[in-house]
Amino acid sequence: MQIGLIGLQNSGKTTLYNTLSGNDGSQNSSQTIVRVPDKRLDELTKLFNPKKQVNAILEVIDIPGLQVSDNGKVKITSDFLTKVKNNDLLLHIVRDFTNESVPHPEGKVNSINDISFIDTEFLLTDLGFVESRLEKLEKELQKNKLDKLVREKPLFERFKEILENEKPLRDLVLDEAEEKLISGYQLLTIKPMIIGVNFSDDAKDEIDSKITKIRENFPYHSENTIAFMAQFEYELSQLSDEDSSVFMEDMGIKESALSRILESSYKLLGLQSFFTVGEDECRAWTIKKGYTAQQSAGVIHSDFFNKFIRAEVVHYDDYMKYGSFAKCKEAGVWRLEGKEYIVKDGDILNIRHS
Ligand SMILES: Nc1nc2c(ncn2[C@@H]2O[C@H](COP(=O)(O)OP(=O)(O)O)[C@@H](O)[C@H]2O)c(=O)[nH]1
Ligand SMILES: [Mg+2]
Repeated sequence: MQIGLIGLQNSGKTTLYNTLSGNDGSQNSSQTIVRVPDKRLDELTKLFNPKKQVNAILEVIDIPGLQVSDNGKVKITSDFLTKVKNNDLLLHIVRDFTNESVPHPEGKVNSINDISFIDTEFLLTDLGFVESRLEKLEKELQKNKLDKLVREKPLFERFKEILENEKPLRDLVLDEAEEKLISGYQLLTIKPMIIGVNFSDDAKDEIDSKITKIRENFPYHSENTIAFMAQFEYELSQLSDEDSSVFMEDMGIKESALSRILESSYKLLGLQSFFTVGEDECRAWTIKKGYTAQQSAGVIHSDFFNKFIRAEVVHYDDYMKYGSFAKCKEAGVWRLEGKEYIVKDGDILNIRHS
C-alpha cells in the first residue's frame, strides 16, 4: 500500500514523513518504506522462533507542491498530478497548530477553511479535466466509434454530474471494467482520502471538540478524519523506545500517528491481514476483505494461485488458545478449505499446491 502525504505548505507533511521514516531530517528523501507494526505477528514470531519476521510494508511519499499563488488559488502542477496518481490513498495533512515563526500560506490557521479550500481546488481541477475530456470524446466519436471511447463517454458524463453537484468522485462505485477504462487518467477526487489534522501539543485538550466540529462540517470525510501531533511525535521518534513510551503516556496518547493512519487506511481501503508461519519466516500479508483462499494464495506467489489445491487454516485466536497445530486439530479448529473459502482477518494459512 502506498500513501501520499499532501497539503498546503507548512502543514507538517515533512515533519510527519520524518516521523514515519525515522529520518532525523538530515536526509532529503521523499519516499520511504515503513514496517507495519503488528502485535499478532510479534506473538507468532515468539512461538515459532523463525529465522526472520517479515512485516507488511507501507510506502509513504512526501508530495510537496500545493502552493497558493497570488490569485489565491492552488497551483496544481502536472508533477503533482503524476506523484499523486500512483498512491492508493492520499493523506491530507491539515494544519491546526499555531506557531508564530511558521507562516501559513493563507495568513491564518483555520483547519476547516483549509479542508474546504483543497477539496474545492481538487474538485475544480477534476471538473476542468472531465469537461475537456468530454469535448475531445465528442470530436473523436464523430470520426470513429471506437469501443473504448463509446464506453468512456457515459462514464465521464456521470463524473461531470457528480462534480457539478460539488461531490468528490471517490464515493462512486465502479466495476472492474470501468476502473480499467479510467486508470490512465489523473483524477484527484477519485483517490480515497484521509484528513489528518495536525495539532500542537499544547492544544491537546481541544482536539476532541475540534475533530467533532470538522466531522460535522465535512460529513463525507467524517469517518476518515484523524488527529495527531506531528511535531511532538517527531520529537518522540528521536528518543529511545522506552523514553518515548513514557512521554506518550504522560501526554495521554494511546496510539501513535502511524497506528492511527494504518487503522483508518485499512478500514477505508477494506484491507485485512493474514499470516504465514514456519521455521524460516513468520510473515504478515495484506489483502482485500472478501479475498478467497485462492486469491490470497496468489498474493504470496502467482504459482500458488495457479496450482492451488487447498488451504490449511487456523485462526490466530485459536492458535493462541491451543498453542500448537496438533492441539488445534484435536480441538477441531484446524481446517482444510477449498479455493472459494473467504479468508478472515487473522487467519494463519498454509497453502497446499501442486
Ligand atoms: N508547533 C508545531 N510546529 C510544527 C508542527 N508540525 C510542523 N511544525 C513546524 O512547521 C514547519 C513546517 O513543517 P513541515 O513539516 O516542513 O511542513 P510541510 O511544508 O507541510 O512539509 C516546521 O518548522 C515544523 O517544525 C506541529 O505539530 N506543531
Ligand atoms: Mg515539506
